[in-house]
Amino acid sequence: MTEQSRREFLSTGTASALAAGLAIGALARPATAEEGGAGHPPHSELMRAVVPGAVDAEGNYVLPPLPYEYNALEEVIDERTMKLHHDKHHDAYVKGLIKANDDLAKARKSGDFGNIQALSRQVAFHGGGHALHCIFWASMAAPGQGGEPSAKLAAAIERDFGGLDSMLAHLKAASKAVEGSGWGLLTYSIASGRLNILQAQNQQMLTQWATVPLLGIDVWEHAYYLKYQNNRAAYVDAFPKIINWADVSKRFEMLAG
Ligand code: MN3
Repeated sequence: MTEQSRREFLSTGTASALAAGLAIGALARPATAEEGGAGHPPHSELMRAVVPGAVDAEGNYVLPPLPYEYNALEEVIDERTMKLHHDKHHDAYVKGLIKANDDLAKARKSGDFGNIQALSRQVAFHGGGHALHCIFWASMAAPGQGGEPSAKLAAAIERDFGGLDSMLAHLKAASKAVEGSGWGLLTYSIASGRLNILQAQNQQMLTQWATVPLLGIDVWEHAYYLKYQNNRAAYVDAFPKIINWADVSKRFEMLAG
């Protein structure tokens, strides 16, 4: 990130959205004048790189198209799983996020905050799900086409994990061990400049604040069950074949400079 774009980034409120970690999507929606907001956030290069396709040019949440065919990852993830996962599951998170924000706007207008606990949970869950799936699609590529980590990312992985193999062993172990539905995540901390590996339960729990996901392995059963049934470990072990390192490196370099 250049110094100018960093200043723009810090001045737009996007930084505070990122500071909310996995729930970035929940904060990217522009507040309308009626809601007391100052207008739409910029549809910046940073936003497009960090959470690709989460909003359209007007700042509305949208389901981004897959950047490849449904069968492009066939060796690791089958076509039917990709179609259901993208067209149905991710779409439901987008719709849920829009609805949760609309319901919150209604609550503010009426002054009735009786459902605030449920709505706060909904906006975190669906916002987390939307952001993580936008990153998930972008961070995969057909086997053999994902390249390697950039020199800067490779150096950071070496520094923080002792090497790529060590990082991947850690990420795979974390992904396999998620309790119930969730994610194994390689993240970048804006607070420390370090890479970390975290688990997420569901779409939003167990994060650190000021943390941005660079790469996630979705270990909800909907991500692998048709091909692997209950063998999550086989899916996770195959996953590194489809990591799009060019995309992950771009995300890292936008954040880390
Ligand atoms: Mn999923």
